[in-house]
Amino acid sequence: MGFWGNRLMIPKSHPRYESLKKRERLIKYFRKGIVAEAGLIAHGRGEAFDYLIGEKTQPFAYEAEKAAVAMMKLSKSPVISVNGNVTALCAGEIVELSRILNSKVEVNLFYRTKKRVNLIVREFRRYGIDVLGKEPDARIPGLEHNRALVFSGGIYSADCVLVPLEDGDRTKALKGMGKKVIAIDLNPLSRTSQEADITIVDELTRAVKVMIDLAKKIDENQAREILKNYDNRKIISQSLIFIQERLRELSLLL
Ligand code: PTJ
Repeated sequence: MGFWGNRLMIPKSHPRYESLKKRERLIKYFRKGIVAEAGLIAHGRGEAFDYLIGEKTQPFAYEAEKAAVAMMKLSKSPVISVNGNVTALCAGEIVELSRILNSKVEVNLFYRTKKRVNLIVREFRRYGIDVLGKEPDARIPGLEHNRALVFSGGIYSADCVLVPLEDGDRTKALKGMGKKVIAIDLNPLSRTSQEADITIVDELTRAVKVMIDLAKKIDENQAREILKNYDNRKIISQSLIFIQERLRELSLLL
């Protein structure tokens, strides 16, 4: 490994290449002003959980990804909520997914500043879409912080909201408004994971890629079948059992 200016050059052969590239990307977007300081901390937390699930899309995640695509396909007005980390890690893929699923994309920030919103809106424009971002005109009832700020034609009136890397309060508040909530969160124990209708315990960029593939294949009849058999409690429980068994197996190898 060497440096190019102040950038780390990571050889493709490095065993942690993908993970290091993601870190580099987050740092770059932090410097641009898109990722919040706490976004870097949140990413580290995610990495720790990703280790525990073996840094792969496990069957419980795949089932949830299928159900998520099914639910969005059957929704009338789905919205994908994006923050700084999501923009840094996979803005292009979010655009692709939103196009296939006919979903709007709305900026929703915990550490909301006009500057960050403008930068994120501009970043998505580079990928060819106008996202809802500037001048929200509605509030999610019961939420004190900035995540309450939404658009009447976006999250406020959506019937289904995809919330990657979320904090728990808003998921609960969105559910209180009668919406279906899909979470992507590597921590199966987070409040978001526990509150969501569909909990995808997978790394964001992997999850979105799988969802794009599935969204191209699943039709509405298949979507109804998938949702009929889906049980989110079972999926969360499978993720925890998986982590428990994996740690047990690894500890026996020592
Ligand atoms: O851009 P902002 O201002 O909206 O701020 C965004 C952060 C991420 C700082 C904010 O939403 C936050 O504080 O989130 P939390 O409460 O730290 O929750 C983030 C959750 O996402 C944690 O449970 C992490 O394990 C998980 N996570 C982090 N990185 C990933 C992830 N899950 C999936 N894929 C990831 N790459």
